[in-house]
Amino acid sequence: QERLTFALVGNQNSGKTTLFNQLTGSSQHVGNFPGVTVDKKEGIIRGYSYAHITDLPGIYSLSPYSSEEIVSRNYVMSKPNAIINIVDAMNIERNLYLTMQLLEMDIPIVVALNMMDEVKNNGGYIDINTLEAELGVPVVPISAAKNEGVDELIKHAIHVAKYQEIPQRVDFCDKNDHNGAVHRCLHGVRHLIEDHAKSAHIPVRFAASKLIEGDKLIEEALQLDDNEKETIDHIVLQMEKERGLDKNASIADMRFGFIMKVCKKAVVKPHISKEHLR
Ligand code: GDP
Ligand code: MG
Ligand code: K
Repeated sequence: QERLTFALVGNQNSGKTTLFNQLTGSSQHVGNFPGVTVDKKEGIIRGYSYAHITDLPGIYSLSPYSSEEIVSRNYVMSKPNAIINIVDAMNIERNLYLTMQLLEMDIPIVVALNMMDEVKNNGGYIDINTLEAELGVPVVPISAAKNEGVDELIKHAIHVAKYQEIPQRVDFCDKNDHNGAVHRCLHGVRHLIEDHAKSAHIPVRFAASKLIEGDKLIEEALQLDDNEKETIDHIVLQMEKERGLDKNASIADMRFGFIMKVCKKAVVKPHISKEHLR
């Protein structure tokens, strides 16, 4: 078997370090002080000597505004064979915001839905099949702290990486509701930059979302000419006018709209949120 590379990606405090230690069997320090994962940490997934995993800094978005975000997104853009996206099930809406962006990367993903022990202990419930169907990627409920579900997670991760099973869902935006303008804008920009994105080896849906959000690094990497930049500005302005929100709010609202819809179908909230305990 050829070498396979995995990126462990997730929000801060989602249990990333705890899971990394379970996956690699290494015994590193787990703590809550900031900066603990800013250095790149690498390991081998237990039982699979060809599976190399990198623990990336905790982030909420693939934006280019902090060194953590830049480190993490550059690594993801370097095309690891698969992403293990750890999601804190106790804060599932906020955590899925990053997942939405990872789903645009055209890389196999498995979602590790962590803290399921706490969800259960607090009377919550998550319908895994519905979540999988809506996101279009495998979702494995785990408790990293209790080493529950980790073997199952490893099997899924190896599988999606080996067979390069990329996320199935390509659109998260309904053209018939208030996000119609955002939908049209995304499609327009994707169409316009398709060739540039290919040449630059940047996934086109990711590139389009980031361009609309005003991401200068992606704009430079795509090497658009002035004409194309102007056309994109025009498309984005048109969307802002129709949507009645600025570009960043429009994209964020589209993502959270989708997340809320999914969670309404799949999630019964736990009685208390861990946020109060931290
Ligand atoms: P990171 O910031 O994403 O690296 O998160 P850590 O691995 O440092 O974990 C954050 C906190 O959540 C720590 O106190 C962990 O012990 C705890 N934690 C991690 N995984 C779980 C889990 O599955 N269940 C519970 N109840 N706590 C967990
Ligand atoms: Mg950590
Ligand atoms: K931490």
